Amino acid sequence: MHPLFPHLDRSPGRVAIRLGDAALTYGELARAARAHAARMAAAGLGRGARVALFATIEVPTVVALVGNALAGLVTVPLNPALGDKELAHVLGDAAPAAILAADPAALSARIPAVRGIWVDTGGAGAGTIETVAEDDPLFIIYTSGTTGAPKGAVLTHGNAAFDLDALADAWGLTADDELVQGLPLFHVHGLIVGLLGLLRAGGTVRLLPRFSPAAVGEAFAAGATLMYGVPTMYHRLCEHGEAHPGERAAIGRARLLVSGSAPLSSRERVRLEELFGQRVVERYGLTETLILCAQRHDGARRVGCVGPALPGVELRLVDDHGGALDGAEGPGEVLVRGPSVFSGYLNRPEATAAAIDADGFFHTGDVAVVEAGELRILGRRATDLVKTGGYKVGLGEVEAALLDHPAVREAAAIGVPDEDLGERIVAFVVLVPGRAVADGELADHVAHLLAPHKRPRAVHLVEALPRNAMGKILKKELAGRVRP
Ligand code: MLC
Ligand code: AMP
Repeated sequence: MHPLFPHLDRSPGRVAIRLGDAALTYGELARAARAHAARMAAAGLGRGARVALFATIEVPTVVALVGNALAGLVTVPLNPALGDKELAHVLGDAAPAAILAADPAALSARIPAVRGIWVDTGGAGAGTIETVAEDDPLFIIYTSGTTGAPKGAVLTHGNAAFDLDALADAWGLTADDELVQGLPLFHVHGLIVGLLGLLRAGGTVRLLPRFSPAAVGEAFAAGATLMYGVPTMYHRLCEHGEAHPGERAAIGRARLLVSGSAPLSSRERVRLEELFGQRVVERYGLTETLILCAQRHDGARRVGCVGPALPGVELRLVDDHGGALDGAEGPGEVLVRGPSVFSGYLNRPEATAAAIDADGFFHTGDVAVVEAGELRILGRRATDLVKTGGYKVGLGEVEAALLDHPAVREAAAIGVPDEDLGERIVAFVVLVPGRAVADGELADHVAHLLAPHKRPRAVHLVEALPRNAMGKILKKELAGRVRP
């Protein structure tokens, strides 16, 4: 029995994955994943080798994710829409021994070394299954920081197992649960909390190739019991429910709706309750720490709060000087220590040392208060990080990409409150004298270099950027120029 996926062998007849009209049982997944592991071993890739995987929402992707875990390979999940600059950075930093994709032909011009994924659900499923240790790396997930290019967070088998068990308990997951998720498979939320979480619990994951409120409604009508989503998805669900009253009942049948990755506004929480009779459960976490706090399915669900710390997770609030607010309720920066905290950033010992202090506490950068035993997140310490549609984006990355355009002399990016996305990226640009750009050209340039969600929603061309006496750009002044 595999320590991360006990149901692969225990429940061969149950459905593990639904995708469109296709269904893959645990037995089929086990055979295909083992065949994949054997094929990787035959190619000389074994325990500890890094394998990059274009995380398209397709059955072969799931087979490779599970097969890699069985083989002790370390998966580096890639956003399939990653732009050239970011892709080169990630592949250069992670230096994977192999790059896999469900549809290699579509990528071969861009990445000649890309290989296909072998899916054999009917074979004997023979193959060497490595014994993995808790502190063996499972994933390297790239995440934006306040400065520089994204860093690879190394997450272990033990990190994932601990967190998923704590969440299964908090949300009462059983093998009868069916999760509908339209989240991407290259971030913690969809990949670990969603996909791996349900597979570990023996349940079913209905993967939506693309999030849509109508598809969520259909999934609940067809028997799904759970949804995990970012606040933007719940906002869109509310908009859809308002416009299509006939579809509200299906969503009302859900056992549990869970929101995370960004703040869910109180307005949306109240709307969800009014429209669907659903009191959403919130949880809070980070790529580097996995999920730290969660409201329970059978506990209080205080609006605006994200629940108490999961059992085994130690939280500490500290003031601006790092002094512990012992017993006090904040506000302070959230520090965390526990079995779900990552082992560090790949190739970045200084960044790891800056993030994890001498007592082993990871500094989240989030500011919170404790309210009736639950954490309420008030905001972030850094102003140059935004969460847009649940994606974290470092504004410095966006500015650097804009500056890579030959017509751009100066650039500043800010996050602006947005009803749908939480925050949207807006850029201000000073052009090189004598140069002009077409409508949308600079936004597309950013999407081409980085990823579509890092593209500014608006680019304002200005004569000069406001700066203080030290030459620092006055971003607050820029924010004042944008209508919310
Ligand atoms: C966007 N578009 C633009 C544009 N900006 N077009 C031109 N110019 C611009 N400036 C296009 C998009 O490419 C898309 O086109 C369309 O507009 C709609 O874009 P969108 O508004 O971004 O919506 P959508 O693509 O539907 O995405 C919304 C979403 C997505 C919510 C589905 O943001 C999402 O999947 N978010 C989840 C992120 C996540 O998993 N975070 C977890 C991180 S882990 P087209 O052509 O494609 O329609 C973590 C830890 C934890 O945070 O706690 O969980
Ligand atoms: P990421 O680096 O993409 O994993 O994003 C982690 C960040 O998302 C955290 O530091 C928080 O700022 C934010 N976040 C995650 N969950 C929540 C939540 N439930 N409420 C508010 N912010 C959240």
